[in-house]
Amino acid sequence: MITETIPQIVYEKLKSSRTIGVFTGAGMSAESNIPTFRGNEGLWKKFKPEELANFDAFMRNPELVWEWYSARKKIIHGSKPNPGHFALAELEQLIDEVIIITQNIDNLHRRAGSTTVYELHGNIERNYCIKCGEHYSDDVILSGSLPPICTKCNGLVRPDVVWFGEYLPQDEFSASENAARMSDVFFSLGTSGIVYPAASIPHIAKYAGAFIVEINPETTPLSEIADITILGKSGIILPEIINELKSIKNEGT
Ligand code: BV8
Ligand code: ZN
Repeated sequence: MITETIPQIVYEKLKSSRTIGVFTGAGMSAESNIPTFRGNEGLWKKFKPEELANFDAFMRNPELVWEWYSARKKIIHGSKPNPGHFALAELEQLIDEVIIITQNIDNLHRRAGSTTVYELHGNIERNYCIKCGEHYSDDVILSGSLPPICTKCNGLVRPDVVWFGEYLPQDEFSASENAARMSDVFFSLGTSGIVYPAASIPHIAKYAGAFIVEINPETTPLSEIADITILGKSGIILPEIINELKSIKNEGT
């Protein structure tokens, strides 16, 4: 069902849920003024993420790739969680287990207070040397020249994110698959659902019998498996759902 309002069944399902899985993409952070990948805000209009977020592009032109990442790091450092992130953190007071599975690398779920967060595509605030693995924090990286060179072995330093053609962190991915299998209700928020294998997570939840709720201003390939697709912004819809759930739980109905 595709709707612009929040159907009653969403509350019925949430009320009786023990475990909620939440799969998020760049749309979750759009209201934190972090541009999405494929939307028309087109911070990436000049180049396609697939062309820059890959190891070969990095080795061919580390300056260009670092120009893109340092611009994004600055946007992310200047951003803050939006009401959608805070609503998900608040959900932990109402439901036994809330597990966030994010494709985002902006750390906003943790900064909003969510305590169980699996980052499938890494975290832009972390960096490491491709030769010796030495870790470097952003304040070191952003205060020096680009591309950053390892002070221990002179290797190239890269952002600790998963590039196209690279494997996802195995522990995070299998923990996410398990979370999807255990979910009573599974949210898909602000994602175009086209990047694999991350986008297989909502399918695993569906196959295991979860009630799938999608929130996105437009339909996506995941709308096909969603029980409910709510056409709207996550920063608006999520607080509405959490506030209504809070009053239902308070009334004890
Ligand atoms: C891999 C980190 C194995 C870097 C990113 C099938 C199986 C396996 C792999 C593949 C496959 N088919 C193709 C592949 C290859 C590839 C892939 O999926 N390509 C796509 C483009 C087809 N996958 C890979 O390469 C993955 N690795 O497969 O390893 C392997 C290993 C070796 C050899 C072969 C295989 C690695 C993929 C990870 C890439 N890294 N990010 C960085 O960020 O710089 S992906 C990037 O896309 C981000 O993580 C982003 O989150 C992710 C997905 O995009 P979305 O989050 O969905 O964002 P998008 O802009 O697309 O959509 C935003 C949505 O929000 C929209 O729907 C919009 O309507 C909505 N929205 C807007 N505003 C709001 C909103 N919603 C709610 N509220 C709002 N306010
Ligand atoms: Zn090194």
